[in-house]
Amino acid sequence: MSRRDRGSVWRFLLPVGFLAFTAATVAAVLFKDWMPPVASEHGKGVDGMITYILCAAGLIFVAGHLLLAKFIFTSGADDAPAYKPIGNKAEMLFTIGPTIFILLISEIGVLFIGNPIWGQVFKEDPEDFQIEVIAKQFEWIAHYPGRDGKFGPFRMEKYDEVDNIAALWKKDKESRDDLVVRGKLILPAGKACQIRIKSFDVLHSFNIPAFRTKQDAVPGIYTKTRFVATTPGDYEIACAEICGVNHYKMKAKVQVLPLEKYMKWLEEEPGFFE
Ligand SMILES: [Cu+2]
Repeated sequence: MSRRDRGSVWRFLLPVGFLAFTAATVAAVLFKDWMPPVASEHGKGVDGMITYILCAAGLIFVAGHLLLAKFIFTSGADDAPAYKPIGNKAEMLFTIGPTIFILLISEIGVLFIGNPIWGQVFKEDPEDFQIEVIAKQFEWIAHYPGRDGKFGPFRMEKYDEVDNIAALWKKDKESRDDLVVRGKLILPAGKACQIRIKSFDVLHSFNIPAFRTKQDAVPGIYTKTRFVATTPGDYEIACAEICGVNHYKMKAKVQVLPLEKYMKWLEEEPGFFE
């Protein structure tokens, strides 16, 4: 086989291989559900956003490569026309056109899919239940305000690995009825929860895959997120920010209870200093 013949075999094989790989990728996305079932109200919107981004980026990717394949085939042919500059006007058009096209695609995603989800996740509603989540190497601690509805303040010097994991301050009257649960976040179904997140050491990220919730825990400040859990059951919190050698095992359970059961648990559970 001459060098020239080998060249034309590759010219054929490369695009075919590429198209086969693309087809396999598209099939993998279409025919398998890669995400855990959604268990929060805003979760479906997040999935919609992921689908939109995958489709938009995928279509642009495939279209761009088909165009590239066309150029490879036509410009490599023996009877291909000689190179001819396209002129300033056409160059402007081919620069501004795709820029506007990409801007439109991203803005449509932001305005029509992203903004409504943002509104759900960062809505401020005094009716929502307030829960605090504490991240520390390598565990999650849930802190509930108790019957007074107020979180007791924390003093880092009060921290004790066994007896006072949330570093609550006994002298403060708001702390007394607070609930502290280690390694488990108990939630009501069908009721919006505002989650206030803090970290006792390094950066972590509060991630409940089934809720499509992910929010950084940043030392020194409070971050927040909000969700409505839809389905009673057990889920998982994972840490989504590499935070040290045991990052991979920084997990906790999420237990979503029917509202009455949750209210009963809140009522009956003794406060941290009671
Ligand atoms: Cu972590």
